[in-house]
Order: sequence, then C-alpha cells, then structure tokens
Amino acid sequence: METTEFIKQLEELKTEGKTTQELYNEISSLAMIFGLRKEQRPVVKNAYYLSMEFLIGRSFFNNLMELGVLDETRNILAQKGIDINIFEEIEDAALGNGGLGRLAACFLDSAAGLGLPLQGYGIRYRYGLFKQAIENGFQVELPDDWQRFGDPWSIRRENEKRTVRFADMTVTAVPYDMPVFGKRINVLRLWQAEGDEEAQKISEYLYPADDTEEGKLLRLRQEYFFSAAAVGELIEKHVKLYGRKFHNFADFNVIQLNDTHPVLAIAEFIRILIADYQVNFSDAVEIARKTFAYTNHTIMPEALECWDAGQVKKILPDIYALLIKLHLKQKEDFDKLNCSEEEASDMAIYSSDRFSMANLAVYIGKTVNGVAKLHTEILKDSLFRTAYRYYPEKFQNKTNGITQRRWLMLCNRELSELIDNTIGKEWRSDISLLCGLNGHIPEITNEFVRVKAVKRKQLFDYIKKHEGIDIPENFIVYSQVKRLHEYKRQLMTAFAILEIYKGLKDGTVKDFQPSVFVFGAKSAPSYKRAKAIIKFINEVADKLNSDEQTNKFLKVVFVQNYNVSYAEKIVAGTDVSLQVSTAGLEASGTGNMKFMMNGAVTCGTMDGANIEIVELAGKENNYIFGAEVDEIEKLKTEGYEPAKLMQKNALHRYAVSALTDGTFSDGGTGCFKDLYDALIVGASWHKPDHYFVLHDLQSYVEALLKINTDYKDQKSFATKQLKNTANSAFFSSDRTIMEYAEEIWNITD
Ligand code: 26Q
Repeated sequence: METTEFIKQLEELKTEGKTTQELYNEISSLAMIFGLRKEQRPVVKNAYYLSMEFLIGRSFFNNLMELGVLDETRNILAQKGIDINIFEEIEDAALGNGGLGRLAACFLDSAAGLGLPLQGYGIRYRYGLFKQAIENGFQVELPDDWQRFGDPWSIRRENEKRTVRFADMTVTAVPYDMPVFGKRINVLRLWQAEGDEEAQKISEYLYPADDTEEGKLLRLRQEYFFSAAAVGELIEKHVKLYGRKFHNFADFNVIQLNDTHPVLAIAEFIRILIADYQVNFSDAVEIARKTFAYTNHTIMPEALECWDAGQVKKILPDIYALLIKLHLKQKEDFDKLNCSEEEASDMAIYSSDRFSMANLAVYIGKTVNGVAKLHTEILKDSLFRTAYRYYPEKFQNKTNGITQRRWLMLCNRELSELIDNTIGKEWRSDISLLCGLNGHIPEITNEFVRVKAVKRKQLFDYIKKHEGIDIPENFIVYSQVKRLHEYKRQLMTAFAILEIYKGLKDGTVKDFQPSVFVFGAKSAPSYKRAKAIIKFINEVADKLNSDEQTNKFLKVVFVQNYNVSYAEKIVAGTDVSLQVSTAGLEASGTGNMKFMMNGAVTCGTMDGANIEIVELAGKENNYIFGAEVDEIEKLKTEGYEPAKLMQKNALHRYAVSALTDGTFSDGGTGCFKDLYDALIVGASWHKPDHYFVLHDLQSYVEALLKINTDYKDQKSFATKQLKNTANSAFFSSDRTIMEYAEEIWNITD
C-alpha cells in the first residue's frame, strides 16, 4: 500500500453512525497494513531488550506520525467533520510504572528511527498500571482495562506460542507483536500467559511498585515466565539458522537486561544449553558472558531484587540447581582472585539463603551500566565497588535519553514549527542539528513566548476539563510530575508552597508573578507515607485555591491519573521543571530531559542527569540549589538535626507544623502525624528527615522566588528557556541508543 493508497482508503472510509471506538479500530488497522508494507532488510545481529515494563502510552498519534500520515489523517477527518482529538479518549497502554518503563519505550522508538535492529521482549499485562482517582484528597486505585477499545496495534502470533514450565504448573506463552515503525520496523513482542486460571494470573497485572516489595511468588513467576519464553525462542531460532552450535551465538544476539527483573534469563539460558544441547557448564557460562549486558536503574538497596532460595527451589528446581552451580563457580573464581571473605560476600550470587539478581547480573554481564554520569560513579564507588575493583572493564555509563519524536515533535508541534522556521527542518532527522538554534535566540524570543503561551493555554484547558480547576492565562507554570517517592521530595515542594503562601499573606513576599504549581504522581498502593503526601498536597491545594486573598497569585493543582498522555500536555506547557530529589538518589530522571527539550528551566538539585543538563544548558540558565552529594554524606556522618532547623526558622515551623496543628485534616487516619514524626522524630529505622527536606527547604524557596522575579524580564527569561531547548540534543534517546549500539551491542543499521 502506498501513501496515496492509504489516503484514498481513508477518504473512502464511511464514518457516519460509527463510534469513536469503531473509527479508532478501522483507521488503526488501515495504518497497520500501510505500515507493514515495506520489505525488511535482513540483519546479521539483533539486540534484544528484556524488560518487565514498556510504558508505551498512546500508539495512535505516534504511529501515524512515524508513518508520515498524521497531518493528512487529521485533515481528511476534519473534512468529514471529525476532530482527530476524539481519539484521546482511547486508553494509554500503561504497561509500566514510570521511568524505567518509559525509557524502554523511548529506546524502541529511537532504534527503529535509526534503523537499528533492536527488538523488545516483555509481558502483555491484562491490566496496566492502575488508574488513579483522587477522592477526598486520597488516592484511589482503579483497574486499567487498557484493551477496552481493542488492541489494533498488536498481532497475536498463534503459531509461535511456547510452553513455560514451573514445578507446579505449565503455562502457555502466546506472543503478541507490536510493530515499532521507523526507518526499520522492529518488534515489541509481549507474552501473554494462557492455560488454567492459575496460569492466566501470571500476566494479569503489572506490579504497581517502583521499588522492591520482598519476594512475592507471583512476581518471581512473572520474571521467569517472560525471560524463559524469550530466551527459549532465541535459542531455537539460532539452532534453526546455524545448527546446534553456540560458539557463535553472541555474534548474532545480544541481550540487554533492563534492571534485575529479567536476570533469571541468564540462568535459563545456561540451563537450556546444558540440558537440551549438551553444552558443558563452563562453555555455557562463557557464551552467556558474551551475550548478556546489564543496566542498573537504582541504588536504593531495598530495590535490588533477591529471591528466597527455598522459593526458587520449590517452583523452579532446575534453575535453583543451576544458580547453586554458578555460586560454586563464583566461589572458585573468588579464591583464584584472592578475594577477602567480605569482598566475596559483597559480590555473592548466593548468601543468607537468598539469590541476588544484581550480583548474578554483574558476575555474568559483559557490561554493567548506570544511567547518568553521577549514577555510574556511585555504582563504581559504592553499590558495586567490590565488583568494580575486580572487573573494572565491565563498567560503563549510558546517560539516559528521551525520544524527541513523541516528546517534542508530537507533543509540541508549535515549538517544532518555530524550530523549522529558524534552522530548517533537517533537525527532525538529525537531532544534533538542534544546537543551531543557539545562533538565533535573540531573534525568536518573542515567537517563543507566544508558543509557550499557546501550550500553556492548551494545558490549562485540559486541566479545566479533567480537574475542574480554572487557571488564568498569565500564570507561570511550575511542575513536578513523577512517581511519588519520599526521595523525590514532593513534600518539600508542598512546604515551599506553604512558605510562599504565608509570605503572600503577611506581605513579606511582594510583586509575586501569579503562579500555579502542577503536581502529578501515583503512589504504590502499599506505600503509606507516599499516600499521605498525596493527601497533604491535595489539602494544601484546596486551602490555597479557595483563599480569595491569595488565589489570584497562587494556585496548586494535583492532576488525577498522571500518565504518558497527561505528560505530553504538561511538559509542553510548563515554564519551570521541578527536579528536587535528595542528591545521590535519583539515578537519572528522564522527565527532566522532556521539560528541558520543551524549553522549561530546571529548578533542581545536583542529582542524576540534572548535573548534565546544567552542564550543557548553563548553570546561569537554570536554578540549582540544595546540598550536593558530598555535603549529604558529610551530614550523615557528622550529624543532622532537622528539629533545630525547624526551631530556628519561623517559616519552616509554620510549614511543618501545618501537618499536625489542625490546619489540615488527614481524615482521621493519623497519616500526617506519621509524616511529621518521620521528619522530626525518625521512623521506620530511619533517622529523622532521612531525605534532608528541612536542610534544602530554605534554598529551595529562595530559588523559586528568584525564578519568579527573573520571569518578569520576559526576554531574558525566554532566552534561558530557549538555551535549554537549543542544548537538549544530547538528551535524545537517539544518542543514547547509538552509544549502546556501538559500545555494548555492536550492531549497525
Ligand atoms: C521490583 C520488585 C517488585 C516489584 C516492583 C519492582 C520494581 C519495579 C519498577 C523496581 C523498580 C522499578 C522501576 C524503577 C525505575 O523506574 N527507575 C528509574 O529509572 C529511570 C530510567 O533509568 C531513571 O531515570 C530514574 O532515575 C529511576 O528512578
């Protein structure tokens, strides 16, 4: 089917009397046929991205754009009296929790865009990440029935289903392929578990935590299920093409493990080579060593998965036996290397009756990479310092990126056109050209201010529609959107807002440019303190939004059900990106990059990729505050007393006391008192204020107010914003993927 044929069919499409859902399915199916028409060039070597999560978002608009027919489709539908935006009713595919899952989706997009053969393997969850509603200020979770409108972008491959065996059950893994359109068409293959009721449960839902909850049996089954299906299939394909020899397996295949979640793939791979193809153990290990590579996404010790050996033995006895063999081999290696006992235990695959997935990945992985410069340094200095001492050559950095196709061209057509008009359209196929904007900033600040106003207005309309809150057009937009976690310090932002509010009321904050703070965040359903913070922000929002004395200057919005589609609106309409994690704890962040690319300044700490953002866009064009990693380390060893900071500072006292003095109600749950205690007394084995909220609060408020003042000089502020866009090419996942392709995978287009 040629483009003209697609257009013709679309023009002939009967639309009268059809529902949005029917139109969605028909147009998507047409686009699938059109998209899949091209012959694929055969490739020598494929890379495979194994990930428990792919946070894809909506495919409709993105795929039509990638196929080069979005504008035509919009026009043809308009001629038929249909606004293409009606398809915004269609569900997001939320098969991920947050950063790690969205990164996987951006990587697939970039690889296809660059023509690189990267295929994804994951799970086709029946329900994605829960939908969030806010009731009475509290988060409520609802099931995410993402296939409600059908799933026209997937193809069920009945003939390629496989069997995955557990000691107590046998499960059929049925692949669903989602094409990823670009210069190449790659495939995201998601496995669905079928069989009896117990079997089906395996792919029923995504674990809604963005860190580890200890040892859930179903989680173990999920991890093994998709890893085994993927690895089994790759080995079979290899045998079909090259016969039963594997010395050359790694010449044709490389497998990237997205965090520890698919690490059992290593054990399954070795198991199959030995059991089904009579490869000897040490050869199998050597082949695995050339095949697997591991990415770490977090240094939080509680998020490094360990499996209870007894549990593994019960449902995966062969994998258990193999892990023990690997452990014994590892011990021999360590003896040869003369490791101390402590060092050996640091790196052990098996200890205290548990298997460490991270240590297995580091032991076998040909490379181990962090996701931002600082993060990789922390891996080398602390988390994996012993392994780094013995295997320094494995360690690499791959700073994360985001796809400019979804996160600029699709979500911000207006800014993209301004860029076209300024430097030509070539940046659309070679993002490195974006830096050309640097030479034209003074000429385009007025246009940029106009574009921002348009995007801001679109965001405000969307917020009005979904949250029922009015925001006047002249408000500056400060946004903090990300999973809710104590280390990300949304609570610190709430305190900062309260302090500004107090200042407005008593007249100490003057000439304040009207501002709105936009929050979006889901909390893991079991994470009590994160849920308390959501309630607190909603209480603050209610109070401030209804205060007639201040609400002409200051508003707060907590958007419900923050997801990829909401993010597309928010990143385009925001002026100030809030990235305020405790230094050392956010591995990279990728929201920060989306905002930067769309011309928001960053108000943040020296953490994760923020460091690289300000390195490239200039510290003078962003607002950095708070303790850096060294200082945090010093506070930890030399002592830190948040209660004293509170005593000394009346504003801090006002903000923190608001938790318990009756200003706000936690609905009688006691959850605000728990937040207060965690800050001032210490709770859950942590010292008081484990995340140094009070330490950084004052400098945070100062930064926010400085931004507010600077904003008044429209031209100079727009210049800062444009400097961010102009220098954001480095954060394209095209760059990241090229680095993986060249430095880890050795694949080409
Ligand atoms: C593990 C066990 C049981 C249940 C859930 C999990 C689990 C699920 C998701 C553990 C971790 C995650 C996700 C982690 C994540 O999203 N990390 C983020 O990765 C981004 C991409 O590299 C970084 O930008 C962020 O800094 C990092 O927090």
